[in-house]
Amino acid sequence: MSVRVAVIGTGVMGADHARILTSDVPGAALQVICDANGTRARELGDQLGAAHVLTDPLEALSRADVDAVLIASPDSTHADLTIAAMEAGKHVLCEKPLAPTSQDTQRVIEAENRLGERRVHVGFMRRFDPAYGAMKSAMEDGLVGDALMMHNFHRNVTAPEWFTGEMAISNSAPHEFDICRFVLGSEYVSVIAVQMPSKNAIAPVFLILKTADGQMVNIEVNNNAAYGYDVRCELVGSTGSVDLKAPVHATYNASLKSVQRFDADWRPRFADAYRLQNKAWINGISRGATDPRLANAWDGLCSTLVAEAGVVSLQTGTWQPVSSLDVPALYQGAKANSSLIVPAE
Ligand code: ISE
Repeated sequence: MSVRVAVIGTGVMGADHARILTSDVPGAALQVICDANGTRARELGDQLGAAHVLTDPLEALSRADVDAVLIASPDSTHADLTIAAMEAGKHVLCEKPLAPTSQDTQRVIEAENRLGERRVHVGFMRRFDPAYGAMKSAMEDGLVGDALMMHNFHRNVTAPEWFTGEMAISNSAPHEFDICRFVLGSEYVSVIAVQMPSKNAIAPVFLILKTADGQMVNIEVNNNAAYGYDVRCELVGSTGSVDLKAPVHATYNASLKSVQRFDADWRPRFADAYRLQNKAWINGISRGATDPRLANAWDGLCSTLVAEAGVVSLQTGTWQPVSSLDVPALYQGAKANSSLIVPAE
């Protein structure tokens, strides 16, 4: 039996997820495509052969012929739609962020705790990127000794005019917050953020974070890097280091040069990660066994708490503590351990 999915939102990510589900995830059926923009929903629905096309998300997520809901609508709608889907008995994969504020994320966590069962996952797809996976395994296998630092670069080609330094922290850096916490297996205790002085609202932002285990993480977020989508990371341990490698499919040799190309955005760079994540989500639902790499609602809250502290730091220019909360029983034992991973393919 296929897992029947309603995809809510047909923007860049919703359309991408819907395509992945129809072309790369054999156990999934695209039951509903939903978007407030009916024309856009219809076009995508027809292209992908969705069983139904709707404009009302509440109708989509409450249908009896829907088992799971993939939420890729605007960020401000994530929490309410996730709660409604959960309360309608569905499984949820919500694009990051689970909610724009920790207060709203807590509402999702409370609703999931009332249910007493983990039903919600968050689209922190980098956990499924083979390169980050290799980095995590190297650390767990003791290849680099004790983990000391992680250096990160997060560069986008360009960002809209209205993108701000605060958004670099609340919208882009959460990927690093989550993946470094996942690789190191440690919580953050404090953060400082500085934006380069510039007339440009989207000048690069630098963040430094300390973890409870005494490790340091630094992140350059440069949303306006112009030359290509470029994500880099180095894990430095006491006896060695691991460098992240982006997949390279070809080098181009001409005019006395050998060059590699950059992607224009994150979708090609993380294509494997999105595919493996969505497969793991669907397989987990059909087999009743969750892949421990999937980020849950608590992971979503942890990254939002760091982002909020980072934004305050940017505004005040001071180190900010990152709130540490008691992990509810529902999420205990949820720490991902790559040795437990059942391959998703
Ligand atoms: C965007 O929302 C993403 O999730 C991308 O992965 C990230 O690179 C980009 O900076 C964000 O704006």
